[in-house]
Amino acid sequence: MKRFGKLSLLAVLALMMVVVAACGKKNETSPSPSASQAAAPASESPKASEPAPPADKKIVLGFAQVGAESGWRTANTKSIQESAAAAGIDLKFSDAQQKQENQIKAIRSYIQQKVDVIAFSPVVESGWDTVLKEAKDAGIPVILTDRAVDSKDTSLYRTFIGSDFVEEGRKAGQWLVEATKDAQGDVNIVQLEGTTGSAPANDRMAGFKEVIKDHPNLKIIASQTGDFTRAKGKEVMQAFLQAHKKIDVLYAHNDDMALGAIQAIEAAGLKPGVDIKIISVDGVHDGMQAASEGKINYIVECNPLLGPQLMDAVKDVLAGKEIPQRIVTKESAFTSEQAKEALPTRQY
Ligand code: GYE
Repeated sequence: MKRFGKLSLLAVLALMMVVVAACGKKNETSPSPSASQAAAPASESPKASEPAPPADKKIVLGFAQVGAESGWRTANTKSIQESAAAAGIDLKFSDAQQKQENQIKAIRSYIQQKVDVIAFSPVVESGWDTVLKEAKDAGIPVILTDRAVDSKDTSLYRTFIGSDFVEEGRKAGQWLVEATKDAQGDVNIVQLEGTTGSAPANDRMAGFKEVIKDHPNLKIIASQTGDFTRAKGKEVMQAFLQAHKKIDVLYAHNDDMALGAIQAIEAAGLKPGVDIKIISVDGVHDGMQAASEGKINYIVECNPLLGPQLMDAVKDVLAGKEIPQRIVTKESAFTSEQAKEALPTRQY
């Protein structure tokens, strides 16, 4: 009897321990910040400020996108979404509709949600120091993709993955210098600029000017923003055509604005690519199509498929690996003939 009594006491104690342990586990999992994390097993350490997530937890990436202004952007968004899924990364995605204030709000909400990494494509170059400092203070690493910021303090972000926009502008200028080398008299150029204050608009203009400045007959007679959209490109080109009798060349900072401008040129009874030579940047499907039809004479490629490189960088940063401060995308350029050849195998 005595022996039995001791045994049953042990059994009751053991049962109590199991129950207490189970309750403890339940409490640890309850404050779950996101749906995908709730499914993951509870973290061993309940401390709020630990940096890297445990290996068995999904990485949460907050991405603040510029908007959906162009074919380039659509391809870029698709690349980011697909490569996050392929890498098993939980992507929180927001679209800022080309407004910096919306992007800042999205970044602040990612900080509040304690995501593991924040990535974004800054709509304009200036005005990011405060929010980047907030992310840094919260211990959340930031990665820039596509567009740069002008912050002096480069410790505010881990890397910048994207194109060399100045080089793209130079390529556009070099093609024009070559194409007009036998021209008699002035060559009148109109420029459709990208979003005012954005890195690609600033740099594509700078690279282009740097090359044409040694050729005084190459004259930019008008330059205005078309905000990287087709509608604005068309509208501004219409105004250029009304204001200027002789336009020889259009330099558009992206394909979409060139495509809008082509509509305006055709509506004015002129032949795009012949009466007005057209140079643009990006190399998206519709731009390449127009180039293969001879309506765009030269396209400088800007690769939007940044997703895989971004996901690698996210993983490396969280694994504590050193990554370069600048990762430049590889790109080329296409004449009309080259565009015709490349079109069938393009991914975007
Ligand atoms: O060229 C344009 C888009 O930032 C490189 O943004 C990107 C630019 C791209 O709207 O089409």
